Amino acid sequence: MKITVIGGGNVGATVAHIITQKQLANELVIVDVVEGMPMGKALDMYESTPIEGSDTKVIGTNGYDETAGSDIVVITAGLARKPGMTREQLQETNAEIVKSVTESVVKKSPNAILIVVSNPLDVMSYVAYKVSGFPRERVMGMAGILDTARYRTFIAMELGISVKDIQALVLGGHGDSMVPLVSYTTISGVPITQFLDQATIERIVKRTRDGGIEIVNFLKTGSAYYAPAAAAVEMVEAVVKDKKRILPCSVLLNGEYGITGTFTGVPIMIGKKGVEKIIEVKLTPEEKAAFEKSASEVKANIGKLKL
Ligand code: TXD
Repeated sequence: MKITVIGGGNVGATVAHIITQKQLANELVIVDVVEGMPMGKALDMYESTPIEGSDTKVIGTNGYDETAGSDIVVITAGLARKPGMTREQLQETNAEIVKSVTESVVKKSPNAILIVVSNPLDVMSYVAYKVSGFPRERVMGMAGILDTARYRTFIAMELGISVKDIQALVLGGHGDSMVPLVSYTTISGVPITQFLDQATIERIVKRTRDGGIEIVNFLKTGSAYYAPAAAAVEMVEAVVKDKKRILPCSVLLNGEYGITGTFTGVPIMIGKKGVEKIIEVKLTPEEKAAFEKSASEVKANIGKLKL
């Protein structure tokens, strides 16, 4: 198993570190445009492996020769949001970056599975899909796992219980219009409405929607990366181990949920072939309307791309 991480910044380096610790790859390549940085981080990470007991060989580079024949490529290259900046404002700059990165990746790794992390997530996943020419099964975006993890964390904080016992699903685009599905939120199988009143649930849903900006406002010089990296690695691991996990990810819809031609977050089954199934869940009328609104916003932003 050979895995490449494009972008050795906060998310990329953390993804690489977790992959190394979990030994999900025999060979792991970190690519970044900053001279020396990916080499330094990769060597440092490689030097941690004798202590961690991992056999993952970590290589850093400013080019693509070393990435040849990768099975999975995680794309984190791009700018992170700064305070006051919307995900949409990032679109133009990051589209150029993701386009050029994808072109270079596919030349060296034509059979790879692409996992996109760069923002605005759903639109960048579309860019990678379009530019790569890969089938939709091999291009997916990471967002729903992170948004769901934030939602679960906030519920756990509210109730003072373990995050492990909270089952939830956040659908839709990765943005202010994401749709946490309250109707499918349970605590060890028991509906959330038996634990929390409507006003509290609404407050948690709002905090989930604003989860990214909450961290940006604390950090000031960057955006979240520990939870985003953990989420991306959960997808990597599902592919590497052919786990058939059911996880919310951004994929190209082709008529599912009545939507065509746009990436948006839905539950999918992930295994060694990438997106192995798209799961259509029943939504309440309100959830359906919110989901469709979210998907149409992504579609409108895709329409603004100059590819
Ligand atoms: O839920 C999600 N999908 C997200 C998305 C959660 C967290 C972060 N999210 C987005 O991922 C964020 O808005 C950014 O668009 C990316 C990467 O975030 P990160 O926090 O890692 O940003 P950094 O630390 O600025 O790192 C970006 C790196 C940096 O080292 C640049 O030099 C590099 O990307 N970069 C490139 N690498 C390779 N090739 C090119 N062209 C390139 N351009 C920039």
